[in-house]
Amino acid sequence: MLLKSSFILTVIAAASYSCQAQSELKSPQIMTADINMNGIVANFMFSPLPNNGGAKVKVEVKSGLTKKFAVSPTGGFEYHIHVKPVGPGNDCMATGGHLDPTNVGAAKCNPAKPEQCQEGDLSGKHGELKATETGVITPFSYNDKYIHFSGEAATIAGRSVVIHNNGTRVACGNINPYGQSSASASSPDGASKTGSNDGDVKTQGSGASGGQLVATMATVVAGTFFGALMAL
Ligand SMILES: [Cu+2]
Repeated sequence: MLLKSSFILTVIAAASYSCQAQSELKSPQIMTADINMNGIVANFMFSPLPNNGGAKVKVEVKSGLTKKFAVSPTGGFEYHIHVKPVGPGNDCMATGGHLDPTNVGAAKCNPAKPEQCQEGDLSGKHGELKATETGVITPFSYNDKYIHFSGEAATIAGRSVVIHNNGTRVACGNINPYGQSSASASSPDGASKTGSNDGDVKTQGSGASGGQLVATMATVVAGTFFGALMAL
């Protein structure tokens, strides 16, 4: 009898903990994209602003964006949020087009009117990544009111950040919840299908997906289990 009531107490405790955990999942959380390929090492951190007011975006480039490498007339690198995750073997072409839930299309983005730009056109709204002699860019940040952490069409979750060199996709990385590493095993053959026109760039393996799916499944399984307990 005593054993039974203590079991019930344990179940109630577990169930209330689970309810709290589930409600926390609904609030926006910090997302990051870690990029490490073709000698380009960079991190993009998206922190939710209050009242669904967009994101603070912090950009850090630790290597690779050299003036020598930059072939665009502007000497800069474009970067965007693309709709799909990175494909197997660091395939940046698998990321699809820009995140564009309002169907702005490829029209040139006017930074003075960011509300009329594609949500994912970060360099259009905030300027290209300026190449440096060393390839390192001092960390900087800005606020973007038009970045979403929820909504099937508009959320940045499960998407990717792609860096371009005069249009060519040179590096990419998945956007994951902060603390959930995107750096996993490098591709077995070391191949990097970036469509790069620079044949001798150094390839460094980096993160793909996988973890996201496992975490989602774990959440679903845990939710179902505790949901059943709460129904007791
Ligand atoms: Cu892009």
